[in-house]
Amino acid sequence: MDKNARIFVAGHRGMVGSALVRRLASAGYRNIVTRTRAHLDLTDQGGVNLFFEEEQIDVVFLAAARVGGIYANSTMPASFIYENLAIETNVIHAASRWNVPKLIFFGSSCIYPKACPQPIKEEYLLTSALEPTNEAYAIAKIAGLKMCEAYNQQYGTKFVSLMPTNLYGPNDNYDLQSSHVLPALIRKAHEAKLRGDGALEVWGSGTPCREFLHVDDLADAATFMMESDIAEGVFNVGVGRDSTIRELAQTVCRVVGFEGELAFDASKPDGTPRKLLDVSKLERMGWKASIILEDGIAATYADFLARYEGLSQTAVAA
Ligand code: GFB
Repeated sequence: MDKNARIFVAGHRGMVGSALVRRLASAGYRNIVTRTRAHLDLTDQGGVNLFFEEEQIDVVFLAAARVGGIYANSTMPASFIYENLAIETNVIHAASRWNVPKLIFFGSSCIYPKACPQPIKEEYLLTSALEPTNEAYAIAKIAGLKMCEAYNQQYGTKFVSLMPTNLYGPNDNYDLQSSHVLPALIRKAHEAKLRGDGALEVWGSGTPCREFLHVDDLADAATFMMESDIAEGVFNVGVGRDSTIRELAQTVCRVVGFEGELAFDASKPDGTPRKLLDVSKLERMGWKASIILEDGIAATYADFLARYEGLSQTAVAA
């Protein structure tokens, strides 16, 4: 692919977008276009349309989204459905209108039904009811991938959807109310170690299973997709194996060096019991994840430590 292609990374300050910028820059792409929210509000239809009219974009990575863990999803469903639908309709429509040759949309493994056979194949989409704790977010992400399919069908666009499993890595959100489980446990284990606590609080029963993909692997898969000839479709992106939340907490404690017990808080929701992705479709095309979970957690803990002072201030200010 032309290294001078104008590549718009929507959401470049987030965990996924910042990983994409790093990956694209290291591959030699010289024209990465970014906008902060202050300069381009993606929920503003007029502003997004003008941006695409003026910028002559060749590729869009639609990594801008309202995301969060189980608590944020279940307590702010309106924000999750509205902001994600607005961003998707504005960006996908304007990209089609201004003839962007390629767009890669990022969804989530929570688009699949709660009671899915495991591992989850792409074709299980819309076969039964969704997990209630993140239904609003999942509906918005399903709408995004269906928009890509509809625009491909009607206008001949080349819009592809990637469905990553639970992500983690540098630049994650460590706010304990809105974060996902892995960054939450890193922070809680670190602070429990500093305080000399005897136990680490873990939400739910510890029995749900989750699959974790390092965000640098996702950025690699997305770059692979951009450089391929694939013009349409939905592709799961994961590692093909999962662990229980109890096992995850034990791994985090080992990496962080917290030696106390685990204390499960049954008043918090478990969410879906399991959502292991079948990743064979992407593997058959030649892409496979490479970052081992414990190594990825160790690197993420190093990133957390480097940012911890700033995080503490944010938490205090919030
Ligand atoms: O990562 P998480 O918030 O989201 O929670 P989901 C995963 C599991 O970890 C749940 C448990 O069973 C939680 O109860 N858990 C244990 C914790 N301790 C904690 C903790 O301290 N914080 C958090 N957050 N969880 C989200 C969806 O679902 O996953 C989104 O709500 C999205 O829509 C995302 O799909 C990938 O995996 O349950």
